[in-house]
Amino acid sequence: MLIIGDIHGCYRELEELLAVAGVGDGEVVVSVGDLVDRGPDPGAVVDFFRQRPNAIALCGNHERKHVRGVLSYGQQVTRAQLGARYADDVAWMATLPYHLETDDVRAVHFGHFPGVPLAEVPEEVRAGTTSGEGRLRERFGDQPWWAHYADPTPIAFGHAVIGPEPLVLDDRIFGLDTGACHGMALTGVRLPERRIFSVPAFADHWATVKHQWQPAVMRELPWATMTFEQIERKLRTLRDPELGDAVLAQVGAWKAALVAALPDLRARLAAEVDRLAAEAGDDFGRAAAGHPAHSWLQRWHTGRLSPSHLGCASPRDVVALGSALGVELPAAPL
Ligand SMILES: [Mn+2]
Repeated sequence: MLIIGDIHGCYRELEELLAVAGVGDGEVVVSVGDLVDRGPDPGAVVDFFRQRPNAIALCGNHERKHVRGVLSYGQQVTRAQLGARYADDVAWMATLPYHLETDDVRAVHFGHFPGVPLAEVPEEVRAGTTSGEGRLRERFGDQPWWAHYADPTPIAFGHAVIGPEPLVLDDRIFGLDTGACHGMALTGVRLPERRIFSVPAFADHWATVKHQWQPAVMRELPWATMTFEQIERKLRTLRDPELGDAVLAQVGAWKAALVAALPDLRARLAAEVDRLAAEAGDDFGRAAAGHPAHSWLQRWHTGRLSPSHLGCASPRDVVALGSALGVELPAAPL
């Protein structure tokens, strides 16, 4: 059995490692989890573990993020990389076990409470989520959990980047995350033989992938329903000198055009309120009720509408107000 540390979409390194270790079809290949995110080819890595008969993938904190729909930038990149197959792959991730325990081997993505059967250790500790790491700190303070692991059964885990060389303690404790996606190495251990295999990464993949996929991720963000403040913040965090700013500039120009349309919309709204008030006199409410912009007209008439943003928090609101007043505005930036 070859147990492999965090692969993170580094398929070429996976192939290379299997070749270097001389893994045959009959040998079981185990991933400690984090198959995806940050690397160039998450689809090929997932395919390998989905299709190979003798393969076991454990659930890492990165799979767990996808399964729970908690997508930060790294997961948004993976969603774009996987495209149409994303939902199906995530459904598969939801079926992954959180540990492996046999008579002579233990494996887990990250955390363990030594002395407790792995099946009874909380899922988030085994997966190494932020809250799971918190529970490990509560229990062990600044010491790593493996400092308390006295059992003779070898245990392999990933998650914590050790450096380009794995952590090997007492020939029983194997920390296998050697930062494949960060240009270091991909490492596996053959158990119960306790033999380490490692191949250097071909490149610092995440440094490339995070720039390369940014336009695709940006295209999928819900710009129209984000607030103007959220858009401003997003544009700031995504600013990327290495990528150039073509896509960002498009979003920025679109947002600026919508904001610049507000004075005209305000003038039209005020004129419409004056016209209806002149026509309907005291019965303004009834006259406004049939108007496409009635909710804005009512609020303006009673002084409950901010003159600066006209009650529009998001681009979609501005576009809707424009449309209600006969002004066509671009609904999306990209
Ligand atoms: Mn990882």
